[in-house]
Parts: sequence; C-alpha cells; structure tokens
Amino acid sequence: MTAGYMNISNVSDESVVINGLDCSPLIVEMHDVTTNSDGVMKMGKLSSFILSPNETINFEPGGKHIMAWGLTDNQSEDLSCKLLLQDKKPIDFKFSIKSRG
Ligand SMILES: [Cu+2]
Repeated sequence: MTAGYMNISNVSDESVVINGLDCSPLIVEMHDVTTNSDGVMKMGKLSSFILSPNETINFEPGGKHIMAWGLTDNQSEDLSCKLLLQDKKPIDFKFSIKSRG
C-alpha cells in the first residue's frame, strides 16, 4: 500500500467537484482523516469534494491523502493518473514515485 500527496488548485471562476482519481491499472482511493469527539483519528474513503474558485486543497500527511494498491513491483519513476471531475473532462497528471527505503 502506498500513500500519495498532492496540491490541487482551482484556477477557474466556478466551483468544481472532484469525484476521484483514475490511475488504472492501479486501484486508488481518496481518503480523509477525521478526529472524533474522543480525539481518536480515523481515516475513511472520501468519495468526492468541492473545490471553490481560487481554492487550493493540500493532500498531506495527517489529512487528505491518496491510497494506492499494487505499486509493489513498480519500476518507473512516475504514475500517470487522471483527476475525475463532475461534468468536466478528466485532467491528466502524474505522481512521482519515491521509495520509502
Ligand atoms: Cu488512507
């Protein structure tokens, strides 16, 4: 299992709904971390979120993140994915892959 982080900025003047990522053949999910009233942190699947005009959302350790399965025999330095938007064309981007060593 691999964790992924990224920053997404909406440079348009309308809100966009992010419905997930497609990094096929890898299986990836967007996750968010929430803290309950007892202070216990839990991560759960994030099915979609809204990005307002000029808003940037950071996926970072302890917060929103990407989980990927199937990268164990990876030989390449990056991973091509698409950002899936509601009512808009997918956006191509790449993750760079780093070994945890
Ligand atoms: Cu996770």
